[in-house]
Amino acid sequence: MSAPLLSPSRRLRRTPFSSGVEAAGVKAYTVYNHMLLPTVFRSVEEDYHHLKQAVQLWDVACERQVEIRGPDAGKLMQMLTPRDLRRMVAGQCYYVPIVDETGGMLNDPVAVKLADDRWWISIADSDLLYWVKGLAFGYRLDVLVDEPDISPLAVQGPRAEALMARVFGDAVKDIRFFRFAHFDFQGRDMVVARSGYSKQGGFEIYVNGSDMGMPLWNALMEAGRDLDVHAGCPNLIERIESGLLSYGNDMTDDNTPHECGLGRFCDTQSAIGCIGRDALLRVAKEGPVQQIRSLAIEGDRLGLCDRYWPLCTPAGEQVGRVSSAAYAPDFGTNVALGMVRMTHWDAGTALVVHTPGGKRGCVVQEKPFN
Ligand code: THG
Repeated sequence: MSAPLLSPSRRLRRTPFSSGVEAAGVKAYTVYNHMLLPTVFRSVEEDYHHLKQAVQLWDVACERQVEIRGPDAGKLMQMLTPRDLRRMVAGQCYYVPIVDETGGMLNDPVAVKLADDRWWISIADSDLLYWVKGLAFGYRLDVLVDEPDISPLAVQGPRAEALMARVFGDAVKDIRFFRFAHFDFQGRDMVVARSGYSKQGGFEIYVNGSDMGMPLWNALMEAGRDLDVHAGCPNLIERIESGLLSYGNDMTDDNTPHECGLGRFCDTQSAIGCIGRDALLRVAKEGPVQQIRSLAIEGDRLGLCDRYWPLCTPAGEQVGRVSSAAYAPDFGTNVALGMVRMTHWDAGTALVVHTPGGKRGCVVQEKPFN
């Protein structure tokens, strides 16, 4: 029952924190933006309980930055997203759907506005750099687009603020949700934001320079010993409970932001300049005919969902598909995310999931579990 290994090579990039991750006993990785992303330390369930009780350091260097700088930076940013960026000021982060000319999702990153003429797009798992570079060149925009040596390190969990204050000072406590400020670490300027891919609270440090990776990792580990700090990673169970979407798993370029439930991050009418605006205005008129829903799946612990599981009516008609699933100890059920057709997406609708191990009953939820 031993799974095949991933063969390392230069194409599969290590991170500035990889030696710390390995010393902490990482048990499994996935590949994200051609880079290692840890997925398991003690076990997914132990990591889950610890994340909700203590504080973890996450090597999320794979959330690469697409940097845009120059006089046309703001213009290019608005071309990428249907979210209205006009009121966004330097010091803010926005979760932004990125869409192509058909309104299809290309990525769902966090946009970081460093200055009017300097932005980072902290990307999910797709090669967004080429789309951004292509637009910049094709539209003759006055910008430079590249991937700088910036590697996010997330500090997540209820004790994250206590740990961060020990290393960066009490001023980190003043950072509001999805805002950032600049902090010095050993003479290097770092952007520190209150954000992260969990609902347990915490921060993300945009580590400036690969050489600073292990010094910062070690400083946080030492400062947090009595807080029970441990290496962790985006947790499958917690993120499904929380309804946090995973690009490539729960949605692809075949989906509009509205199908993904990201309509609240779209202001398509006022997002003048957005490449996908006309397409989205067209589909927005009728509304989506399928949408992502949280689901509870009955029965004992399910295996990993590494392909779509058909979602059917009790009569056997397919009305959707499950894209992520895990057993959630805190809710005593399997939790899942899936795309469901409009005719069956109402909360309380009972469906049947066809898993590789057999059929399971499931119920559409009103909202995420967390
Ligand atoms: N942090 C940073 N970069 C990232 C991620 C991150 N890049 C990849 C991936 N994660 C992008 N996807 C998400 C998905 C959800 C959120 C952030 C990035 C998120 N969503 C909250 C929510 O939906 O409730 C809050 C959004 C809001 O209110 O604005 O945090 O995690 N740097």
